[in-house]
Amino acid sequence: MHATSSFLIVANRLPVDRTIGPDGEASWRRSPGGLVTAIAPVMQRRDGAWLGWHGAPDEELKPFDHEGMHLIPIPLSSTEVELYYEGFSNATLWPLYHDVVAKPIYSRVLWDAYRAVNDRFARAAADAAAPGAVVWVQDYQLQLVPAMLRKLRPDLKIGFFLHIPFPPEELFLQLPWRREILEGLLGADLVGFQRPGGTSNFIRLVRRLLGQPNTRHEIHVDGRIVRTEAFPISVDFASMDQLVRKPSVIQRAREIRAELGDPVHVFLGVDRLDYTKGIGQRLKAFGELLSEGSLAPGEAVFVQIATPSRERVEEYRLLRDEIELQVGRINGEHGSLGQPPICYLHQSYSQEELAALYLAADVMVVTPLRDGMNLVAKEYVACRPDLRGALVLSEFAGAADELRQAYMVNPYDVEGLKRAMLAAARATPDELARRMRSMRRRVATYNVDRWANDFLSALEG
Ligand code: ADQ
Repeated sequence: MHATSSFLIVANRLPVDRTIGPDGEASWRRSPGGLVTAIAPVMQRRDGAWLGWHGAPDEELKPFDHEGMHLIPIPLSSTEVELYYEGFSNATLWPLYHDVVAKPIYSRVLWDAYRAVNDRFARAAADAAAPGAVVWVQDYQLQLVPAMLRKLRPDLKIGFFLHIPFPPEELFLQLPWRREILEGLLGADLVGFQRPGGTSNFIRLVRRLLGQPNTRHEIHVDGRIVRTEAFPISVDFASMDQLVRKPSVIQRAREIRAELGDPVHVFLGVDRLDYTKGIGQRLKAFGELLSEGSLAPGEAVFVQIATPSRERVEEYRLLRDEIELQVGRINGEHGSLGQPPICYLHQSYSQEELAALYLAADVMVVTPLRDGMNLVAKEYVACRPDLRGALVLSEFAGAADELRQAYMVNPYDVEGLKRAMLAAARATPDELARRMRSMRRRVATYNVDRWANDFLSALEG
């Protein structure tokens, strides 16, 4: 396929997963998540295409169509998966951009692979884009693509959005390839971040390292203007709100509480098993509340859903061991037969089951040490049309800018976290409704459609 798409999404992964049916036949299924939901209609309206890796190493696939989306698979070898994806993306950039909560690996071999894969994505995008097309590049795995693509196709309108935090100067300066990353991003016409803080970190770094003249939202580069702004991502509020009103989901939420032994307080955590999410901190706080007798086993249950994630990266294997040890200790000390105070599940769930869990939980505990946005917090709010349920939220999540009525915490402060969890559990229905109503108003208005439209109008306006 050559030069026919007037709208392109370029992302590390295609928005589909391959599933193998009982007959052994492979088929594609649209990946869950708001990003695809928000972008699919735009793609259908504009004859769009999506470029990304299809998830299987060492396999080349021809472009194909799925549910009205034209998909262009980009191949990766198993060595590239190891060096570009698990390596530079997830062992260098991910920890560096999340406050260095784990130690980033700086290796020239990883960097070379990152550059080579970014180059492949840029070339494929250059081939697929019609004259003057709009190209929207997604996230930290592809920060070099904007400049590489502009060099090949100066006629394109290029946007870039970073889903994770953009770090402050003191941290970013560690990166041996800091100039190359900034120059890569400056190939775009619009660089979007989750929070205004990301925008100002970016502007400051561009001034310091490249000396480009700038204002608060504009940078002058080679006679062009690069704009930068915050676009907080969100969820598909209406469809979640609808899903959670279905009688089957309401019934399932009741069952979940019954299966947990009908405790007074159900606490819930839902995260990818990632060291940035502060899972250990919240379990520690819960364990101490039990030890001190502020909560009694049987009276309170903590359900922690931890989705398997990046299991081939060393730090993630260590984290899994740590969390499972911690869960075992707390359950061993405070549990009784058939009644462990922590219900820990290392599994993936359907949208319906997640919605039922959100509806069943009295206190949603979201305590990342650093997070670009955190969609789980917004999903919880979207799933509480009953106006019950409390949200405990880390001030280090992007969502904290918008969900001001949450019980805000510093996840490093165990005492503060314990106080907030107790206050949330003991709040009156009126208090809960007041907070939830205001958070729901925000997420209903700033939903994921609004996010995509705001970004694209800023890019094309
Ligand atoms: P993530 O770090 O993956 O995203 P988050 O925003 O919370 O974090 O999104 C996780 C998604 O996975 C949610 O939609 C949640 O419902 C789903 N999920 C979690 N556990 C699941 C399970 N067991 N089964 C099924 N689904 C599960 C990155 C950034 C974030 C940013 C998003 C979007 O790190 O800060 O908000 O991208 O930009």
